[in-house]
Amino acid sequence: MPHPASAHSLPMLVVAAALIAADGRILVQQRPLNKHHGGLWEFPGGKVEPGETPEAALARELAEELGIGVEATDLHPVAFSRGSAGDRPMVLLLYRAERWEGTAQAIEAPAIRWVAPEELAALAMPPADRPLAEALMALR
Ligand code: 9L3
Ligand code: MG
Repeated sequence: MPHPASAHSLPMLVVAAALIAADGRILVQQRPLNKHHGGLWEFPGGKVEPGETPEAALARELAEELGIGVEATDLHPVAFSRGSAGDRPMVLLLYRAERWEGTAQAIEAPAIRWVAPEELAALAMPPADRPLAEALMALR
């Protein structure tokens, strides 16, 4: 019997997201209302495209979504979680951004917020982001 976690016929979607923290606050963005999980607050990021490393994909997404410049080598793995995107199994990889250039702006999101870690508890987040937020709060 295959383990339930691997019993999928569709290829797994790999998504990379960023932990961006400054002055004790964490950056979250609201997902566009017309997208999957629209309106929920997430760690910024997106799908890893074929041929990309997760770090390169995340650096690209952070430039597109927030207008900040991040080197792939400044992205360090923190934790991962599992979820689904439609009917596809998904793995969400969380990386801490050690440094970046520029000021984050809500380019694609309706809004961004810098929140204290304990404020993550009250935010409506996609299911895959929730255990990552819990892990960050437990680390304090
Ligand atoms: N997703 C969940 N949490 C996140 C991110 C960045 C993405 N922190 C989910 C939402 C979509 C899928 O991953 O189902 C792809 O993300 P996007 O490319 O729509 O941002
Ligand atoms: Mg995205």
